[in-house]
Amino acid sequence: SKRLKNLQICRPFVYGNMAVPLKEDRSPDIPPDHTHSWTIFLKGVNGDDLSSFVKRVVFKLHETYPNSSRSIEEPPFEVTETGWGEFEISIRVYFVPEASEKNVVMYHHLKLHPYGPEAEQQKSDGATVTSMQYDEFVFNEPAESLFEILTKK
Ligand code: SLL
Repeated sequence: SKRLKNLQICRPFVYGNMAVPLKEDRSPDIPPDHTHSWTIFLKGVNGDDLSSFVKRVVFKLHETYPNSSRSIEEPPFEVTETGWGEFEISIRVYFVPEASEKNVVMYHHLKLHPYGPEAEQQKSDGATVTSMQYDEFVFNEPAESLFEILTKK
C-alpha cells in the first residue's frame, strides 16, 4: 500500500530475561547440570499488545539447546528454559505483511548471575535476576495499512 511521507511512528517495547536458581525440589526431568530456570521475552510497554503488527518473534538460543531456533507466533512472545550458562540470544521480529517492513533483530546477553553490590545477598536469597532493555520500533514513512493498524483504537 501507499507510504505516508514525512511521517514517523514509534512503538515502545522491552526485551530481556528473568532467571531464578533451581531449587532442591526441581523436577526430575531437568538435567542435573542445569542450575537456573530463565525466560527470554519481548513485550509491549504497560501491557501494550504488540501482536496487531508483530507476526512472530524468533529467539535463537545457544546451539547446546535442542531446536535452538524458537519461533513464537503469538503473545506472550517468550521462551522459558533451564540451563547452566549465559550466552547471547538473538531476537528477530517479523512484522505482519500489511506493514511491508523488514524484520529487525536485537541481541540480548542472557543473564543468570547477579553482580554488583547486592550480588552476595541476592545469591543467598535465591532472588530473581532480571536484565532488560527498553527500545522502540521506529517506522519511517509507514505503509498506510500499517498506520491504520497502529492508530486504530
Ligand atoms: C558458556 N559460552 O560456556 C557459554 C555457553 C551454553 C549454555 C553457555 C545448555 C543447556 C542444555 C546450556 O545451558 N547452555 O544442555 O540443554 O558459559
